[in-house]
Amino acid sequence: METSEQLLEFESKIAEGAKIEPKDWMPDRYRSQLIRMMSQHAHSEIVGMLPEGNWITRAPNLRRKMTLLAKVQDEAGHGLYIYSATETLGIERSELIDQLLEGKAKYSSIFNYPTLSWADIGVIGWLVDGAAIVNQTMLAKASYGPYSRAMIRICKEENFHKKQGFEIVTTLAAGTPEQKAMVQDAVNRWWWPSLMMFGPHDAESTNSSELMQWGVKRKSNDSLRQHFVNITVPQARAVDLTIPDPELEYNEETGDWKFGEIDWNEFYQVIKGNGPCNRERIAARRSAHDNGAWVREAARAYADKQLTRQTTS
Ligand code: FAQ
Repeated sequence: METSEQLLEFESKIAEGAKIEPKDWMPDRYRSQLIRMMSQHAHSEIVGMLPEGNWITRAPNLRRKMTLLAKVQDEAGHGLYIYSATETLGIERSELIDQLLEGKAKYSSIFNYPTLSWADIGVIGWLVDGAAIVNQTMLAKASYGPYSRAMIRICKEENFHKKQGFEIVTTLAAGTPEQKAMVQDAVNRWWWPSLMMFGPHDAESTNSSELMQWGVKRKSNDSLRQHFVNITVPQARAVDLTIPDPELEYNEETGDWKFGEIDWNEFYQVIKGNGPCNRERIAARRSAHDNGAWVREAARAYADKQLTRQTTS
């Protein structure tokens, strides 16, 4: 039962900017909102390994292959930190994973698009990790301690990811006409889905007001999206790539790049499960889960044995 005193104490902690820790009292709705958002985030990191993993065997040289392997492994690590942080809210990781495998949990729309060329790997690092950094730098100040601390570490690693992506983009953009065309094509395909990562417009965002009131989100979907556009347009210009938006226009007064309307129909189709790769992604995760059953069994048997040893000694 929530008492008004507990609620007042919780709200005053949030107002002071103090962190809420796992054993602190929190409203049920704060807990359930965090479980929803953090588990979606953890699933995104795990599913997010698939589009790039597709290119590990086809990286153009050993240096690129090693870097990509390390990046994809980092994303697995991010998923694990965030699942652990979500478990501090009193839910088992296995339950969260079941929700993903049963198609009941969301994960970021961006990972339902295919990686058609090597240039996609550069553009994902630049745009997708770039968008994730904008969002997660804000979440590093989230009111829930375990989530905010996970974000601080993740952002450091994502910065490397963005740099390796932009380095690939820069190399291809300065390469042969075919390489330049390949990277432009990748930008054309990934630009709009990257903007969708920030979620619906503020007026349509059902969770934002509650999350902002509780200091989980510190900025709105639209303001983060605008910040991402503002920092990315000059980067595209620096390497002579075109952003596929005829409405893109600099506003001298506000200092913002005005951009065209996102295809929200496409966004909602993708988050409903009807994107280009949704079915393939879930099938890949189910198969990985089934193939890993023996590892989970072995780990459980080992843990049980350790426990028996401790209790009998
Ligand atoms: N995709 O009310 P809002 C990464 C859903 S990590 C799918 O505005 P909220 C690293 C939303 O869940 C990328 N669903 O929601 C990497 C809600 O549905 P629900 C992931 C979306 O929570 C790089 C409904 O729409 N990052 O990229 C999306 O206030 C490279 C209404 O929306 C995070 O998860 C979407 N794009 O704001 C990894 C960061 N947008 O649950 C590998 C943490 C919205 O009510 C390779 N999450 N929806 O049924 C967040 O910051 C927020 O949850 C938002 C959505 C901003 C994603």
